[in-house]
Amino acid sequence: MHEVAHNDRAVLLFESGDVDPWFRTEMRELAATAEVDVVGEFYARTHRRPGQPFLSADRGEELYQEVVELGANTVLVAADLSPGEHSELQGMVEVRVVDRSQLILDIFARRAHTREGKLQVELAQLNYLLPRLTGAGTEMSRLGGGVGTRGPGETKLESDRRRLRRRIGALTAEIDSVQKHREVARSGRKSLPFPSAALVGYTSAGKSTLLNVLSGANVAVDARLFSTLDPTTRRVVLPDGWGILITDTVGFIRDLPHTLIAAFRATLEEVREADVLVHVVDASHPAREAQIEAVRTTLEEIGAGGKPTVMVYNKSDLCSDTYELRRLVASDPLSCYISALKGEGLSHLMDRIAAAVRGLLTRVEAVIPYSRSELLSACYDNGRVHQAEYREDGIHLLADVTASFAGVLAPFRRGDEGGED
Ligand SMILES: Nc1nc2c(ncn2[C@@H]2O[C@H](COP(=O)(O)OP(=O)(O)OP(=O)(O)O)[C@@H](O)[C@H]2O)c(=O)[nH]1
Ligand SMILES: [Mg+2]
Repeated sequence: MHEVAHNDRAVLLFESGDVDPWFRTEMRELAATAEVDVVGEFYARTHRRPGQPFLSADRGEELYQEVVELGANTVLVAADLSPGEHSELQGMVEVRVVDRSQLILDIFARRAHTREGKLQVELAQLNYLLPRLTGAGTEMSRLGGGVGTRGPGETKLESDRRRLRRRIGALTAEIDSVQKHREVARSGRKSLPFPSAALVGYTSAGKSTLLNVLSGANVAVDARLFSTLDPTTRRVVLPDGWGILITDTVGFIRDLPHTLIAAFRATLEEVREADVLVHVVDASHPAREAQIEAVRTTLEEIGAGGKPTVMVYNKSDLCSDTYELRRLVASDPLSCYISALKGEGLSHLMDRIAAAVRGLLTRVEAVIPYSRSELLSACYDNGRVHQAEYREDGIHLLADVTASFAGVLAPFRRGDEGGED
């Protein structure tokens, strides 16, 4: 379901006032990523209080004139609109109105490749659309792209809404069943003896580029926003020879509404379940600090705050001021600066990840019965085995493992006088 198409001609509506210029640049990038042809920009004072029109009648008329003159068929709004504001603006400009969240969803819809990804994006789109159908009268049934065939009148609206609710119910059920399968796969991974890491960061920070250079993976890299939607996991070997699973995830963006965040359950679960986060930052970006803040806020919102986090200042090749980079990393022992593109600074990064991981391991001594030798294989594959002796009563193991895997080994442990549990 696409709100915008590549031949769409849009006027971009910016709220005037004290806005970070970078926010506007980003909105233009989002429009370009959605392949919308932006034919004009319009700046207007807006009101976000109930009882006040979003746009004054005069300015609304001017915007309408601009739309007509430029032959635009869409007004793209660089903000999120309430259902009321949406229909009000729609009535003024008489072309389709698409707000920032709808635009982002549209990009997601283009990028989703897995079945689950597609289902989730469609669900988010319908959830976004449903209240915007309500009470919007005839305009919306003309404009509800993909919701049903066109046609005016309340009856149409009613049936649209009913159809939408049915589809939302069906999608939710389907997603639940897909998720159950994935949970089974993940619970297998949960009992791994070694911590896992997730790459997180603002969209276009270079997460996929980094995973590729670290693991030889082949994740698509793109200068446009939101290249990655579906998580990819790869095994990466740390300097001391042990392996770690690293997952590339969807990029974050500021002011992402909760309904959209919820659409990325697959990615977000990977992030929530990860033991360590690797927060990739585009160090060369003028809005670097705002981007870091937006990522931290999103991490808090999805319940993944407070994990050990390696801060990676990427794109050092684009930064002329290395003093500034050194200052950034000097304050945080778990940080480093790199160029994923040039492959520079990667050994520092690996050392930081290894340090973060080390803090999560527990030393375990256990005697594993031969009937459970898969536990030893698991330790060899991903954990740190210091000793494994095959004796009569079983395999005598000394290893460093995660707390959850120590739980798996608990029945076989011995020599815990040290007081660890
Ligand atoms: N100059 C430079 N460009 C980089 C570096 N790392 C990544 N890039 C570029 O930045 C753009 C985005 O890279 P991606 O790896 O797709 O970024 P991402 O964080 O995975 O982005 P999303 O999947 O959209 O969230 C691409 O054009 C990369 O070539 C770097 O170290 N230096
Ligand atoms: Mg990516």
